[in-house]
Amino acid sequence: MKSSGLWKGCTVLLSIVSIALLIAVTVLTIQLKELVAESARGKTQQEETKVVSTYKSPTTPTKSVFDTLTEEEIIEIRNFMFNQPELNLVPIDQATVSSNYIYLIESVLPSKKDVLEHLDSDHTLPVRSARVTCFMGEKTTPRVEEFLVFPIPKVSGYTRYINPVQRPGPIPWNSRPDTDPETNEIDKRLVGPVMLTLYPVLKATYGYWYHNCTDRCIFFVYAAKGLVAGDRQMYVRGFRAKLDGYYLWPMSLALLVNCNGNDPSKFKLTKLYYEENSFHTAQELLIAYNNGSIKKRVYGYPPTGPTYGSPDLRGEREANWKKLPKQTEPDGRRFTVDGQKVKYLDWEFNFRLRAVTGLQVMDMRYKDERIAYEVSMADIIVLYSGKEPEGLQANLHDASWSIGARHRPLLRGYDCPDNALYFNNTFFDSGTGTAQVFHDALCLFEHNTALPISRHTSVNFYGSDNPKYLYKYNMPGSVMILRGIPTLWNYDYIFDFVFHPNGVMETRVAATGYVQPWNWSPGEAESPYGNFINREFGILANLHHHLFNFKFDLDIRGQLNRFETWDITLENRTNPLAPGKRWYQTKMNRTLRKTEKEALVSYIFEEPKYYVICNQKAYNSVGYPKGYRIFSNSFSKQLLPEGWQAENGFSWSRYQVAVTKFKDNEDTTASLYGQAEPYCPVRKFEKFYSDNENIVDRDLVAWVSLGLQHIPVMEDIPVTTTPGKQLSVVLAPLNYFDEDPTLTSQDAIVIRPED
Ligand SMILES: [Cu+2]
Repeated sequence: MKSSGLWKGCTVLLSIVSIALLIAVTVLTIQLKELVAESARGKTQQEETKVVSTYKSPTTPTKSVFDTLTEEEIIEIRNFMFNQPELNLVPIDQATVSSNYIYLIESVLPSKKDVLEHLDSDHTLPVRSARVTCFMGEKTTPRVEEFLVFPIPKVSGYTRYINPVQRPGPIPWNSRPDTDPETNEIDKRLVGPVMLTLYPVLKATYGYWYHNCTDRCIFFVYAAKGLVAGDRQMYVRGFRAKLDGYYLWPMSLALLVNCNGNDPSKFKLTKLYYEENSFHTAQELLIAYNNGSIKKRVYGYPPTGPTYGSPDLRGEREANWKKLPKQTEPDGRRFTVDGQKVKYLDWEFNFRLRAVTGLQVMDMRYKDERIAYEVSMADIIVLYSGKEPEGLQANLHDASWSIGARHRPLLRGYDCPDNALYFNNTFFDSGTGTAQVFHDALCLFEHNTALPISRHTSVNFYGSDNPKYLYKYNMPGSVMILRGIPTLWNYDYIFDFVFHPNGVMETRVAATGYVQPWNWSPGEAESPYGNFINREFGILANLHHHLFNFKFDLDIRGQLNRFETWDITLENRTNPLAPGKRWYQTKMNRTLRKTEKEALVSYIFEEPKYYVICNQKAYNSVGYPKGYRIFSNSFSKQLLPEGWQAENGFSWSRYQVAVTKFKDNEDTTASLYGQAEPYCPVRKFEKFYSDNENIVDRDLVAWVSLGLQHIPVMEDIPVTTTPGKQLSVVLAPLNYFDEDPTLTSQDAIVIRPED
């Protein structure tokens, strides 16, 4: 009996254990499936960017003067240009440095006058045209030429495109961005042979080399610059390949190549840089290395598997991990889209992506009145520091790599929320010589910020009995966001154009992506140029200054506006309640800025002020001119001496706010040619204001510069984070309305206690 009871007991126990194990296995299997599904989600969503059809208007979109070029139009323009025998253009894959080939095709807006006549006076749709930028290497004096091609579609003619803002004469050959026909020649004639000569040094120093390298390859990054005006030098910098975050694995190995002219046989090595030493030739380096006159450094291999540059999850995923919260739109979307035109509550605007400079909003209206003709991203610069030539001279002009064309597919549900609409980026790709489409490159969504636009609880201070409050008021903060994220080599810039319900529009940019480190002596303890992220490999994350320029072409109740600063100063006056006592306080003084030079404003901490664009002929009910205020808490002093060499290439950064008279030719501060020729730039902002025109009651454009000093630290590894790195400019109505315009919003709530 006893043994039978024991047996029964064991059976029951085993059964319980088996059931428990079965439950545990089932639960684990379900969790594992979820984890696998989650980890696969990234991949699935990547694929989605290719296969999911993007937004299409429910009907054929209305043609707009702001439409950018379609794939078919780009190809039509390209083929038209190929058919002009006098241009003798060849496809990029057949081109050499001494060929004529197309670099860029982008739409050009008609003059503002024509556009406004069309929009406001029902004139017919102005003729659309495009600018075609060609590298004319075949000429005896090679040059860059820009052509205006028209009409679109059904192209039938072209003329030379002359922009009087740009420096006179042809666009200098040395100022062009680098392209494959040139870099391939440099690789074949110089980089390859030099690296072959240096093979023993490279192998001994890095364990990485250039030829037949399989898993231990050096790859080179090219950037066209010059040492002085008119010069063209290619900076060629070595990195360890096939590593996540390869930006974080630079080598102290660079070539400077003189590539002036159009004859690659005359390209020559200016200098070779290796582990803090400069040489004229590879042979010179080899001799110095072999005779021991330079230090023989030996770096190990990066660890196998994920390195510090890898973004893969560290550690185990928590078993009880739960999904992120999501927003919902209970009654569906509150905006409509027709082509590139958006209507959202009281807002209406057109958006477009310009190849060189990126995001633009045109004809921006609030409550049926135009507030701005244009709000655009204008230029991006990053000024690096460092001991090495690359860090020292790396003043990067992102527009020279076409900011707009770098708007790649967004990751659905991550880069933009689930409720977003997506739009494609269609552009001419200089690398392949044809139209390229990046799906889902822009997104548009409404977003509840959870920060009320306004709220108040009115407390009953004049009665001791109930009710304790008189009313509660809340206007929720929900905004429309237009987002695009260009990836420019290492950095990703998240651009948001934000439309608040109270007539406030905001442009924001947040920096993320990889920081770009350079090298520093591995044995040294400290560096004035940043923080080590990898001492063993002598890799230093260098300090740098991000600078952004935005364009605000405000048209407040028409084009004729003026620019005032409302200066806040200190006064010391008698207190009427205590005669004989003095009292300090602030006061405001409206200062009319009459000319373009008076309208160059550098931010000074001791001189707080409002920046105001207003219309002196349109008043609100109190009698104040209707205006908009430009506000930013993201100003940053650009420290380089004014007019010093490369500083000429981004002279807009001298001023935090500059207001100039509108000119069609002064469409942006950036230039394709800024990187290669910053010293005597093709386009110089100084020219916008040097004629010092009268700006009182004129059509005005405000150029606003923001900046971010960045001293990278270990937490910038692997990918630098956005909190604290988002900059913004706010356009806010200023005496434009008679009261807060959201008082008409049905989103608001007023609660009064019942009697
Ligand atoms: Cu940075």
